[in-house]
Amino acid sequence: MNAPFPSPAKPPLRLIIAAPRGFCAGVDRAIEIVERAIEKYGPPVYVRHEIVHNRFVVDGLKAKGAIFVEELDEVPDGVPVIFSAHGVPKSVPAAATARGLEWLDATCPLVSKVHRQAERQIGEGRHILFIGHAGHPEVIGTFGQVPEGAMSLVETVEDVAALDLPADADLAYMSQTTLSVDDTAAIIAAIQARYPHVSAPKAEDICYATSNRQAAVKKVAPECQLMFVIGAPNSSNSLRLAEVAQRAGVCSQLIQRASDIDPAWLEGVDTVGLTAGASAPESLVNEVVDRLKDLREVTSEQIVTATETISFKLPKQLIA
Ligand code: 2E7
Ligand code: F3S
Repeated sequence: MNAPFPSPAKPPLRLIIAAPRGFCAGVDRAIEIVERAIEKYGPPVYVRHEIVHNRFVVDGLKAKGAIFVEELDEVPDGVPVIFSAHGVPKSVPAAATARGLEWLDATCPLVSKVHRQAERQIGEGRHILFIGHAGHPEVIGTFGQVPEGAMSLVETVEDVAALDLPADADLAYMSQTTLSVDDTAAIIAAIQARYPHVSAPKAEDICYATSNRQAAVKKVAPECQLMFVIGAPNSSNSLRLAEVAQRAGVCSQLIQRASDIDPAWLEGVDTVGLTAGASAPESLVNEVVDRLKDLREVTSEQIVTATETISFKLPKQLIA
């Protein structure tokens, strides 16, 4: 019998995995709320909007008995409904209560904090300049905390220049939690230059998870020629990670899972970075590492730029 052909040696690849990456405390809490609600009430439990922006998380919860819908009127009477981690306008829980639905709020507590601050600023008579991305559910939810017209959306520095508010208007600025730290700083600087008396939030609205994951990418990116960001195309924080890498001068690819990797991307590449957005499970990170190991002789290391210990309490209905 002929000896089998020796398999050609795989070229080496250095893999640098960023930390922190992946699930944040708000995502852990939101997923646990759905799981515990299914245990408590029995399936099905309805969830308004993807609990977090990741189809693998959503599919896993569907398999356990969750049903995902976009609007409350898709939820039948008599079943519990959960609001996603991104938050909802006040009208949504109000409508659920009016229908006698049992509801649970998986809004990240850091988003709820922004909601309360928005109400406070409006209560004190200020108009809010809200820095965020139009159409994102978090932005829709936060705008829905205050009367119509009480808040203006600012997406760019150019939007600040185009604002049609008098120089002495009583203003406060606030932001979405998952923005680019650098872009937001530039927008805030533009707001402060135009309205020097503008009221600032007591603490930064961009959350700890968003800023930690961006800082980790900034540390890893200069070492690599290609950076993979695991996350969904509708995940704001994941998109920002891909942008941060790109701006640090490294080509970045937002991928949903290992099979999205085109081996041609690795041609001529000897160092790859890897991170994951706040809604991407660690199982997908492991899947990507395994795929890279199939393609190349991988030596991996982790760069840790912060340690996260934060966790959030569950809603009182779910605490035994
Ligand atoms: C809620 C909030 O689900 P995500 O991808 O959401 P984003 O807002 O980044 O599109 O990530 C988790 C998460 C982040 N922020 C959930 Cl307000
Ligand atoms: Fe909350 Fe930030 Fe995660 S706002 S859901 S801790 S990305």
